[in-house]
Amino acid sequence: MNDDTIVAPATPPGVGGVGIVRISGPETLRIARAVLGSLPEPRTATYRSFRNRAGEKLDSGLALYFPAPASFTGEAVLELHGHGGPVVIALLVDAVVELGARMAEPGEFSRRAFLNGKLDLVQAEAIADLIGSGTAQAARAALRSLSGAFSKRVDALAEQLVRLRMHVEAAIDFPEEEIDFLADDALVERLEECATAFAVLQAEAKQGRVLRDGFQVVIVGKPNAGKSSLLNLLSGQEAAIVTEVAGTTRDVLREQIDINGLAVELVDTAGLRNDPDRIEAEGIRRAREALGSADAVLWIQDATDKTQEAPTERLPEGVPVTIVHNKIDLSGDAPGLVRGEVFLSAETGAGIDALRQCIRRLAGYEDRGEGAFTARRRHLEALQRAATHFASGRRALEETRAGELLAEELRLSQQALGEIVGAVTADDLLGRIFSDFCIGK
Ligand SMILES: Nc1nc2c(ncn2[C@@H]2O[C@H](COP(=O)(O)OP(=O)(O)OP(=O)(O)O)[C@@H](O)[C@H]2O)c(=O)[nH]1
Ligand SMILES: [Mg+2]
Repeated sequence: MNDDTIVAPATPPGVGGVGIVRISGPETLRIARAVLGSLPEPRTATYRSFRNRAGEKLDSGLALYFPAPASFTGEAVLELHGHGGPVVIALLVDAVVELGARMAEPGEFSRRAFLNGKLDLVQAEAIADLIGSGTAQAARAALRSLSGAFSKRVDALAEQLVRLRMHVEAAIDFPEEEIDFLADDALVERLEECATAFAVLQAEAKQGRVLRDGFQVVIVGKPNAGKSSLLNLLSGQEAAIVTEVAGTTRDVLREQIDINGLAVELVDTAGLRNDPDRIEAEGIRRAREALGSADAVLWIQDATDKTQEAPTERLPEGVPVTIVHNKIDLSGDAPGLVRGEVFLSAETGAGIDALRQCIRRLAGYEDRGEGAFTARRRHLEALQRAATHFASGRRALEETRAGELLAEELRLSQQALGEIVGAVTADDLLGRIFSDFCIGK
């Protein structure tokens, strides 16, 4: 339990019909009595005047009091719903600070909710994701994470690991029977089930990450291949300058598009070539930098230039690269997908649907509707670590019948899973996560 009391506006800065100030902590009751004259009935909207320590009236509105522990943070919470003007709200916050509260840090309300066991870490993060969601699908998925859909899956997998560990550790404790135990069909079966569960959850979490962060597609290629034309076509507007001059684009240009619910950030870059002028050279440097954060790369080439070959550029490893042949209206090629390469015309739009489908497939995105939840990069990394430990434990058993190694890897795997929901967390991790939140959350 925290012994200090925090306060912050819960509504965004600016002008609005209603502005809410939220207070949480042990001093809440005393502050409520001072501001409102007396403690209002719990969980009942009560119309009151809001006064500062000197008894001056600052505003009037609804007060809502939530006694501990039945509140968002698990502490005593008071909400003051006043008029939504920045000055009124600031006066109210100042008055509460004068009465002994301190300004909350970003995410501190959610952090307290986590520390008091009201939410696990995935759920706390889902609040921020819900607020920040860019598409309706992302919002629905964040809501499912908030209600525990993702956490339950992680917990279920951790539970499977625990049962495995019990089996293996029992075997180690009875060395005379160890060999039999470890060769047990039931154990082999359980390992198999766990491996499948890891693969399924990793695939879903990966999608959940795409839902939350969107999918970044970087367009690269030689000058004049039609990169900017393609960006304009996909985004449905003349966002980038297109000319017949090679080296038109010198900056990195970003456009948000929505491909059937998949939020995609398209990045247009300067054409890559060897003898650029100074400005273009900087553009090329930025293009290479943009490649560093790409989820997928489109390599555009001019279909009329049959001398052009596959990408000569060093492309990031582990990122899928799709070759797109543009200007088929001139070359006469048929539109569509051939052996993983797309043929289209950014001029006429022929073949563009094949590219859209291709991007959706690269993102591993299907509209899961009810099943989807949001996930973050942090979750994917922890899941990956857990899966790696599990896999090496399994290998140790299969190759050398090393029960002890398996038990240790299972423990490490379970620990990595625990990091996702916050069962085991270092303080600096919490600091990093919650400092990303905005004030008042
Ligand atoms: N006929 C035809 N012309 C195209 C097509 N796509 C682009 N062009 C033309 O090709 C020229 C170059 O197009 P851009 O989109 O500027 O090419 P870019 O790859 O962005 O070029 P840089 O920014 O200079 O690297 C322009 O004159 C476009 O009108 C196409 O599909 N068919
Ligand atoms: Mg361009």
